[in-house]
Amino acid sequence: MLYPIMTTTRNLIDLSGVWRFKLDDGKGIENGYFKDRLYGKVYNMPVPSSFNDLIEDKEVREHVGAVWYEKEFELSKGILNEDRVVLRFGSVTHKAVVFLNGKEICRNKGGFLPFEVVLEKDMLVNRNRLTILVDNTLDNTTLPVGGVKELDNVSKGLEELMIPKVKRHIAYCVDFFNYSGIHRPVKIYTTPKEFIKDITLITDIVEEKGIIDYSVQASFDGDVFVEVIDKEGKNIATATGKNNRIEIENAKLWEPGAAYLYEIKVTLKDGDKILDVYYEKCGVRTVKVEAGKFLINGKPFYFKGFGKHEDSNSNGRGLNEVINRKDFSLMKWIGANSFRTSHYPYSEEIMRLADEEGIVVIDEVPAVGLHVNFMNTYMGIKSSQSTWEVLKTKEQHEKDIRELIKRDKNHPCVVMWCVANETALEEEGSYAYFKPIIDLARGLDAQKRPITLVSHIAYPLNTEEAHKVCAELDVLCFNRYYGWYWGVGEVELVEGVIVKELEMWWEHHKKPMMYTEFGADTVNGLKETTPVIYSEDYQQLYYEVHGRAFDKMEYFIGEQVWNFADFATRYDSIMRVGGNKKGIFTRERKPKMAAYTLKKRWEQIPDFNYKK
Ligand code: BDP
Repeated sequence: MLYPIMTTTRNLIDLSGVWRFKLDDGKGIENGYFKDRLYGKVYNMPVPSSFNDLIEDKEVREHVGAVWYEKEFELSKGILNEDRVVLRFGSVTHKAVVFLNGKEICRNKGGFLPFEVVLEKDMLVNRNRLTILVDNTLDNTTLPVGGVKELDNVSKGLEELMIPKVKRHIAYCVDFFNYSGIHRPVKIYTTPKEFIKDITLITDIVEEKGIIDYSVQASFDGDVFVEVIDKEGKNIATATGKNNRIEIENAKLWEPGAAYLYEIKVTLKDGDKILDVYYEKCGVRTVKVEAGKFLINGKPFYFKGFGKHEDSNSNGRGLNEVINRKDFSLMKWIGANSFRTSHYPYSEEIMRLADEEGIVVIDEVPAVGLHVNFMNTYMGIKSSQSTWEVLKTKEQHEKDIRELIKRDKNHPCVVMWCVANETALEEEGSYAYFKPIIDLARGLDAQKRPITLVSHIAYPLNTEEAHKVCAELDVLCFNRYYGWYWGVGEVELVEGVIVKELEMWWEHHKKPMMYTEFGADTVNGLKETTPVIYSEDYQQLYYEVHGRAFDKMEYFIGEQVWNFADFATRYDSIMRVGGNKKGIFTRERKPKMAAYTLKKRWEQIPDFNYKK
């Protein structure tokens, strides 16, 4: 899916700014809130942003269900004379129904990927009213999986001593706050009648030559003209046809930390007449898993970095380009080279920035919370229900995989797809669920990038069912909390356990392995001479011990720490004090002491050939 840009044949309008916003009272649709201007208790609300932290009212922050957004706009004659006028949402979390001038024009389910609709001319008037119904409810069919529960404080026999029963719905999804709203930009773009629909790039390196195999999809069977422009703006190669190969002598490669991007200019023509023009960035690089190594440009790469969240003060999960820039700067400062888009696809804007900055990305769909027995497993309790019978996420999962790969396929920064985080791998039914999901992703990616799935705690995973799924993956990614959820306070003792477990997986699968999460909650400023949990000293020790274990393993290809920064979590859990505090940086992006420990370690670890 092409990112909206402005060219000589395309126009672009950004509808970001202050919109009108109202909570739904459960009767919005029935009462036709979309038919007229929103009235009553209406707030001003910036788009893009999460609405939750922007009104000092618990009813707003923790609202579960629908909310309404509204914006009026007029289009200039220039725009109205264009053939196709398209309304495009970067993301709306989690469900959207879009009304134009009181009529529904599209709906979407899935909170982290773009969707669009053509605005037919006869729907447009001079002053147009765009109304969006946004619903943040999660259930067993959504990704993330989540739910709504009612607070019920009544305990039999002690009614008179109990806090009054509160009928409050609590939205829960896994360990991150269910931020919602119009999270990414809303844009209107135009195209000519006959237009470029899609571009797919596959790159290769043969001897010194950079190879770009392109294919262009267009609405019209005209002539396609392709030019490659280098960083200095020079046109260095051309080709014609919808599918072709371009060879670049002495190509400059896209490398982690040293990104080089060419620009591919695609022109769709009818004889001499130019119909449409589009520009796509292209990094020439290869990715391959071979003999227990993860190869980028043919060299064994070592991942150093983080699991992140799109999470910042006030913005919540709303696009924050300033924080994105700052985070990449901090990643470079600390010696990191990569991150995972835990636990959902991030904005198109951050992916484009990662391309520019040479930051390597593991791209994850929002398949998180697919484990109805997680806590039981954790506590060794046998469960009576089966995850794969209870959940009905297949349709959404396939939709998200399709849309993610369609959106991100050309990004050189994306080196691996992650199809789920911490799911019920060990339960019967996981293979039947995941085999088609993995096959779908493999089939869709023209670049044939490696595929992974992130697994949780070790011991229940050693089942035949889990091994069957792992056999389908290219890299085994582990979230492990030895010295925190297991052996809390005893991180000195875990080095041997980490090594032993990794050896077991290697014996079984002979696949490269990495940690995609490991961490310890840490209160910034809490210091202890004897490292105790929550102290900065414990977090430092935690990473020192893990580093020692990782360095013993030949086929261990990387370490991504949990988490880059402290982040907001659900508010009804005493497991968290003001959010998850496993950040190496605070939520305000100030370093904790462990940042210096990791900086020291990572500055000595090269991007390539660390594990020979
Ligand atoms: C893992 C989850 C992650 C949590 C983390 C934690 O993948 O989302 O935030 O644990 O508990 O299970 O900190």
